[in-house]
Amino acid sequence: MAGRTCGLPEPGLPTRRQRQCQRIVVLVSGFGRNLQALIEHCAQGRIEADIVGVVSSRAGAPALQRAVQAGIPTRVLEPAEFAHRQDHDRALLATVRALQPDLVLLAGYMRILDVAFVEHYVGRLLNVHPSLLPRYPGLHTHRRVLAAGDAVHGATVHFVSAELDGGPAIIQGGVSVSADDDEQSLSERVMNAVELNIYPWAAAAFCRGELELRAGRVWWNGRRLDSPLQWPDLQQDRS
Ligand code: NHR
Repeated sequence: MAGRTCGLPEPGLPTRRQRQCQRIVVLVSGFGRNLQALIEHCAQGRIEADIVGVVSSRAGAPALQRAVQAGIPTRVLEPAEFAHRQDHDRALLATVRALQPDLVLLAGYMRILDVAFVEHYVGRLLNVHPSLLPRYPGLHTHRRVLAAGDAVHGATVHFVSAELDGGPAIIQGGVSVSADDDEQSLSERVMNAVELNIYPWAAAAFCRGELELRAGRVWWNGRRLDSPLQWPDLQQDRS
């Protein structure tokens, strides 16, 4: 199937690589730019994984079309279709469990996950958040950064915990905020210069077994991180 590399026998590749291939499920709600980058990295073998399912909280999310294009099975679970929040949350966990992921990635997923979901996937659940955490957890980060007059902004990949955008940070990268930035220009620069680089990097590292959550701390290549890894240099003027 298009976009799959891990599941197929590839002459010349060591069998070890095929055995290590991981199963990824991506949760989306929106446009799917991070999903697209993950699809491409998997297709190129730069993330040693198959994306085995994409689950959306919105039926109209353009991210779903990107998944279909890549031959990835999709599911839609709209919170509004359920009488109670708990019913939705149970259905979501059952849906993702059925896909048997080694790694679950939130990519613009807009629905807060309940404790049962987070606990089930603790250490195997990542998010990319558009701010230099611990600054600006929550929504509308670009607007808040502009309102505060900050000189730098960025994005962070973190393990997800029950505390919203509060799980241990793995890697982050910054961009300069310029005087003529608006929400649109700033969000695009953060996406292009940082998110689309650090999320595939973190997914690849996880799939190679280099990244681990142990007792609430991030370990990378056998050393405990005291602070998140920094994506190279302040990137300027890139959009
Ligand atoms: N769930 C848990 N338990 N922990 C996190 O750290 C999570 C999470 C679910 C999503 C992504 C996060 C982001 O990167 C994320 C992190 C949605 C909201 C939110 O307020 C907040 C943070 C994030 C995503 N959602 C509203 C809700 O009631 C709905 C908002 C809307 O639909 O527009 O779920 O930004």
